Amino acid sequence: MRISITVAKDVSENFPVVLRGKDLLESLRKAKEYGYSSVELHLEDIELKEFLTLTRVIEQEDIHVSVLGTGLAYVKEGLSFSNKDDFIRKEAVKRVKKFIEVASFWGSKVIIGSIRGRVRQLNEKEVYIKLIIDSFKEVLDEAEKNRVTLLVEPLNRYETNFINKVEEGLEFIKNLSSEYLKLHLDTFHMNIEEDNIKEAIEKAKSFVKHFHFADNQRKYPGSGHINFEEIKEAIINIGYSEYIGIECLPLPNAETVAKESLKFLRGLFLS
Ligand code: LER
Ligand code: MN
Repeated sequence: MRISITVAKDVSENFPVVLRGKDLLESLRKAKEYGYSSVELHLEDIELKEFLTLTRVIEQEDIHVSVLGTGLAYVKEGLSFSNKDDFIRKEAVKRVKKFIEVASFWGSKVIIGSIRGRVRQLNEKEVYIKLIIDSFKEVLDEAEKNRVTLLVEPLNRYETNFINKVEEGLEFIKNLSSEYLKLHLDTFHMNIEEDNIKEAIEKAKSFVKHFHFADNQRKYPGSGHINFEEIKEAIINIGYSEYIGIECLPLPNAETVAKESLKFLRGLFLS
């Protein structure tokens, strides 16, 4: 089982990222110091200069970037696939395409979480869903050209009303039918949305290509009351061998989260 840790810069208190100082390079080095050779980067945007600097440090420190998160472009700038404003929607597509290009250099996958947007008015559900699907088709085209996997992450109902449950995510990716569109499951969201987490994971089978682990209070796995033993069984049953990303709040502090999460996951999967 491969494990990675979330890194971002300048995020709000309740954004679930562990390493979050002002200096990304410092966070990458901290990840290494705490025992991680892989990180998940959650970026609002990326410019050439930053890409080149990050590439140099990633190579020097022998770090792999498992996935790129795109949610900050939505949280900080309001970019989304469902925005009725053509300019904003096209900017969202453009931003994701840029991340796909970066991901192709780093061998990463790209998460499509909150940036996919939501249905703003229920009486216009079809309109919003068409905007989302059309945007997905555009970014998928880029993903296929670059051989980069896009990950649809079901999010709980308090964050979106479009794809909350694992089965909704499955139906969505099956309809778009691309070998570069897969599912990404997050234990925090599943704990809110699923009747039975183990069964939900087992139904998603080999479509799952990434996991986020956090406990029910969005603190580090093992610190709350989610049944990770059951989740482990499901993960083994579906033959999952991709990354588990530690995506949680840095409580009580990032170092404790990083170290306790590693200890917990090693104990879980070695027992
Ligand atoms: C948001 O709740 C989440 O789970 C993140 O993966 C989004 O970037
Ligand atoms: Mn997540």
